[in-house]
Amino acid sequence: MSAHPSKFLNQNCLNIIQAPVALGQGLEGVDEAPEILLKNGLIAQVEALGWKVGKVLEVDVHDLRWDSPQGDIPAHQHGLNIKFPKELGEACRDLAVFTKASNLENSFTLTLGGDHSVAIGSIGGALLARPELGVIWVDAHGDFNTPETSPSGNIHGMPLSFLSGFMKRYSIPSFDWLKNFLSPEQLVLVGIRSIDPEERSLMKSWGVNVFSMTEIDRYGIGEVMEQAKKILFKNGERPLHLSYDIDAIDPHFAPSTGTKVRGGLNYREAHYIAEFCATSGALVGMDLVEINPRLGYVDPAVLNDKRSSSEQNVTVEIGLELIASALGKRIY
Ligand SMILES: [Mn+2]
Repeated sequence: MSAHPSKFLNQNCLNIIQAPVALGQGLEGVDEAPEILLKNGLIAQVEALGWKVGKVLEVDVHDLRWDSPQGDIPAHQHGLNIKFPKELGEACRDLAVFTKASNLENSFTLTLGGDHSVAIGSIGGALLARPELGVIWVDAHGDFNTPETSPSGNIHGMPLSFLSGFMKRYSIPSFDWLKNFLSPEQLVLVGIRSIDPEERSLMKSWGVNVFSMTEIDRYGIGEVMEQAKKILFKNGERPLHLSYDIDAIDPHFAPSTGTKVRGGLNYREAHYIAEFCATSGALVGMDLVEINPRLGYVDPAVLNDKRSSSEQNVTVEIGLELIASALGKRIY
C-alpha cells in the first residue's frame, strides 16, 4: 500500500503535532487523546501506508490550568463570555509555529487534539504558510459562536469565528498573531446538526457553505463531497485541510466525546469524507479532535484489554482509522 501524495506536498513526509489542550471546553480527559492515539500504534499505521514520519512535536501546555485567572480581555470588554482566552491564545500561537513550519516544508501536518480550539492554531498557522488553504470542517456543531453569542463561553465552540476573522472586532490580544483568515469560498462544513440561534444568523450573514445532516440524507455523502469540492476548487485547485471533530460521527460509533449529538454520520459516511479528501490529491493537513478517553462506559471485565469493546476503545479505534483513510488507505 502506498501513500497518496498530494500535489501540494513534495514528499511522503508527515509531521505529527500533539496538542493536548482541554481548556476550550469543560471536561478533563480530552487532553489525553494524543498520547493514547500514539500508544495505540498511530506511527506504525502511518508508516505502513508509505509515509515517513518526520517530527513528532508536542505543544507545551504545562501553563494550562483549570484554576488559571481568566484575564486578557481588554477592560472595556469585560463581560464577554469567553473562557481562558489568554491560555488558549498562547497555546494556539505555539501550535501555529509548528504547523506553519510543517506547511512551509511541504510535509503533511497531522494535529492531534485536544478539543477543537486547537484548530485555531493548526489552521491559523497553516494559513500563514498557505493563505489560499481550503478547509473541510467536519462537525456536529457550527463552531461559529462569538463571546456574544456563546451560551457556554467555551472557545471550542468558537474556532471558526476566529479563523474567519469575525473575532477581530473583539481585539483579544492573545490571538493577535492570527494574520490570514478564511473567506467563505475557502470553507465548507459537513455533518452539522446543532447550531445555536444567534450563531446561525452569524453563519448566514457571513455566507458559510453548510452541508448539514439534512443534505447528507437528501443527496448522500458522495454527492455532498462532490459539491463541497466544487465550491473549494471553484477558482482552481487549492491545498486542503481536513478538520475532523469526532463528534460529527453518530455517538453510536464514536461515543467517547464531550458534546454528543444524535443523528450523526454513520461509520461509512465518516470514512468516505476522509477517503474523498485523500483522493482529491490536494490534502496537506488534518486535525483529529474531541476524543475524550475518560468519557464513556467501561466494562470492568474488559478494562485494560486492548481487544475490549469499551466505548473508549471503540472511539480511539475509529479515530485511528479515520487518519488512515485520510492518508490513503483504500478498501480496494
Ligand atoms: Mn468542533
